[in-house]
Amino acid sequence: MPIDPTLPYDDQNVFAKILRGEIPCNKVYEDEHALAFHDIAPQAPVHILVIPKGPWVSWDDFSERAPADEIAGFVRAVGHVAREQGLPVRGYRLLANVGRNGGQEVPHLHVHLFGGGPLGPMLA
Ligand code: DGP
Repeated sequence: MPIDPTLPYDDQNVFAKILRGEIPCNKVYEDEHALAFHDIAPQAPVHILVIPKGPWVSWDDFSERAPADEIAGFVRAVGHVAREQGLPVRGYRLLANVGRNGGQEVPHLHVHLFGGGPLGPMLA
């Protein structure tokens, strides 16, 4: 069920629980600003979610209100994970679903990283 983007951040969302270690994840990378882990229902040979550690729901909110070091750290983490997975040579896809029309289900900002083979026209 897509989220209501007008609601305040809900710290009981599943990614908040993963960040707090209350729910396990298959982690591929973590630093001060970001956590990356395998999607529970992969739609490509490589399907990783990269999330900022702060309580951000949407891309527009994050890009407008987060401190610059958090934004830079998150963007760098996405690129780092892509490189670490060996994806840049053959290419990959980044996607962020935002709000109801975007089909966002988990109300904690996340970027889907797809790769590992040719990708169809649309994923996630
Ligand atoms: P989105 O529609 O962009 O909000 O996608 C949310 C993604 O999160 C979806 O591809 C499935 C994934 N997901 C949901 N719950 C869990 C979980 O508990 N663990 C992991 N690893 N992924 C999850």
